[in-house]
This record gives sequence, C-alpha cells and structure tokens, in this order.
Amino acid sequence: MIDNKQSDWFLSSEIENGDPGNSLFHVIPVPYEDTVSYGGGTAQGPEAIIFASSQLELWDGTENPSAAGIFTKKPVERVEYESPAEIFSRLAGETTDSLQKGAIPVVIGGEHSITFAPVSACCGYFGEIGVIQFDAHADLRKEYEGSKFSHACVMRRIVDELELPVFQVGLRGISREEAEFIAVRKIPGLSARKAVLEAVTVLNLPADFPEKVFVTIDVDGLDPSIMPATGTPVPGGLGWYQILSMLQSVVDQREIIGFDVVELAPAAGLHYCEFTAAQLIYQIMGMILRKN
Ligand SMILES: [Mn+2]
Repeated sequence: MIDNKQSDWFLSSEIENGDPGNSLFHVIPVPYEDTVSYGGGTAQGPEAIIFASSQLELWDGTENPSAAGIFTKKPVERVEYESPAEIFSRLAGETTDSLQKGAIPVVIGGEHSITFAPVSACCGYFGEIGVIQFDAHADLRKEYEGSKFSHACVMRRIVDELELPVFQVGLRGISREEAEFIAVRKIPGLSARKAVLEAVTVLNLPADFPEKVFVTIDVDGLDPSIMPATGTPVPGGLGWYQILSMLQSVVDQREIIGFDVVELAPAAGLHYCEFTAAQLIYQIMGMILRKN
C-alpha cells in the first residue's frame, strides 16, 4: 500500500475541481482490479496518479491546459458482489454522461479490461470510432484464465463485440493465437521493435481509419526503464518523447474523443511512475486543446 494523502481531484493543489457542464475534460477514476495475472496493484493507480498530478506544472511548456476546465468525477468503484459486466455498465453510463455534457472522458485505471466500457459508450454516442492502443501486449485473447473480462481480452472484445477498427502500437509480448488473429483480421499497427529500432515518431494510420478515435494507453507500452510500476513489464518499450510524438501525430491526423491510461501499479520507491502517468495525461490534454 502506498502512503499517499487522499487528494480528490486532478491538479487539486493548483485548481478547483471544474464545473461539470463547463469543463473540456472529465477525469473518471476507476480503481478496478480483478483479473490481473502477474503483479497486482492497479486498484491503487487512480489515487496515486491523481495525487501525483499535484506536482505538475500548470504550464505545459506551451500553455495552461487546465484553463479548458478539468472536472474529476467520483471514482467508479466496484461494489461488493457486483459482476464485471455490472461495473462496466456503470462506467459506460458515466462516460456517456460526460459525452452528453460535451466533455472528453479521461479514464484512469485500474486494469485494462475497463477500457471496453468507455469505448462502447463512445461508440454508442458517436457511431463508428477507431481505437488506438499503446501496449506491450495485444490483449486479443478470446478468453484468459476462464474469463472474457480479463485484461488480456479487452481488445478482442472491442474487435469482436463492438466491431471497431483497432491500431496497435508497442506490441512485443503476444501469443501465437493473437499473432494469427492479427494476421487473419489484418489488424494494423506498429511493433515496439520497429518503433524503437527505427526511432519512429509518427504513426501512419490507414487512410480509412475513422476520423474519431479513442486512445487507450496501457502504461506497459512504455519501456520498463521509465515505467517499471506495472503488472506485466516487458523490455524494449517506447520512450517518453517517442510516445508524446506519436500521440501528437494522432492528434494531427484524427480527433481524439476520449482516452484512458491504465495498468499503473504503484510501487514503493517508484513514485516517479505515478508522476509520469499524470504528466502523460496532462500532455495529451494540452495537445487536444491546441487542436481545438
Ligand atoms: Mn493491456
């Protein structure tokens, strides 16, 4: 357990919590952890990231993204005896509520399985969207440890159940079954090996990839040298400026209608990871704001 002081909203040391009807960004903390298969701790992720956000500079180097309004919602927590489907349904409802207020949902996990909920809500609200996934793993398993609600299956559910196009970045730990699925379904993406060895900074999305995109960032897409605080770290991941440049290239090419940052598992002595996640979130807010 991390010795954090409770802080209720993103950037609470610097700003008041935003007005829900008048904030461009709605932060939705989701301390959900159920199916983690290796190291645990993602349930503490949202609180740790929000606590770390108080160390951010309001000025992101270009402007002050918080001026667009950041409203942090109450955490969507699992209540006792609630099934995964039930909490995902409540999370989808919260996401839809934010979309109806004209806001961009910013979901903070929690394990990666939660992504299904905001993506389904965005799809329900906007129609067809694309999903861009930064991750060491494909998360395309049909079932894992007896459940389709596992973090290892979340992208498979998005492809199979929501039938949405997906673009995967940073993959370097996939099963044979997943590799075959990627080949058969022709799922586009950029492997970590190619990204790192060729120092790629711009994503080439397919021409027919939807205009509106949801970006899901599993922090294990980053290299463990800068992001060791995650359940299933894999060597050979993306660098800090690399992921920022890639995200900027997404903002340049498409409209980000929501994003999430998941799978941070706070660890004692590694508090820079929480700050890294908070800074990543704030940097993306700035990119989106500059485009608007
Ligand atoms: Mn993942």
